[in-house]
Amino acid sequence: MSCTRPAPSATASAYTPHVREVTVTTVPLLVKEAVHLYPFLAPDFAPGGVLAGKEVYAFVPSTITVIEGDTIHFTFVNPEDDAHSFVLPDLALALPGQSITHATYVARHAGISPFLCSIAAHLPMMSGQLVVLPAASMASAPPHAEREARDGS
Ligand SMILES: [Cu+2]
Repeated sequence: MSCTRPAPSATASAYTPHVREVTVTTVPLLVKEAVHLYPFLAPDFAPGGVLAGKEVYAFVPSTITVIEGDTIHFTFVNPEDDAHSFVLPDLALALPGQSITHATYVARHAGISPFLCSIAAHLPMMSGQLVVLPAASMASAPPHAEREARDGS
């Protein structure tokens, strides 16, 4: 089978899916180890405190924007000794402590999908969203619009 490109006139109105490299790091924010730095956290983590049984971590970045049809090459960096996970409606990955995990994900459908870490002590704070823009919305966009969508600006 040949692999010829369609004529330019045929591609002018169609979005060509991209492969996007996305690195997500799991970052501790208000965790028990931070009590030494922030003494006010001690009552927060105590029974009845606002963070009782919880710790606050973040996915960085927490909002990922791509275009429908794009392939995401994820690199997850978990630099600490606590395990995490990355869970989308149709993708679930364990992120062991002090590890780098790679995964490939195809954003097949436009929409906003929440993702989270499934470890109970990290919920509901450790979450984010995958924003998949409709391919049709990019068809006539100038090149810089696509870059802005990727960078979230
Ligand atoms: Cu977690």
